[in-house]
Amino acid sequence: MTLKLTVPNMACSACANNITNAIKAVDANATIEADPQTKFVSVETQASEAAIKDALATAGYPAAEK
Ligand SMILES: [Cu+2]
Repeated sequence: MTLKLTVPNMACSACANNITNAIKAVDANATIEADPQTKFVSVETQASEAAIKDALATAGYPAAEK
């Protein structure tokens, strides 16, 4: 499953790294593309969307509702 999320709090590449690590903590095999310019995060994962969003919110980077 590929999730496409917008994360408004992602401001720089360090944020992108934090987001990547937060998602990897849920699914170590996830493939993540996080772009601070567009605030766009693409996640290829076996984990549920709810689990990924929970991890992002806990890390301080809640995904925006569509
Ligand atoms: Cu940052």
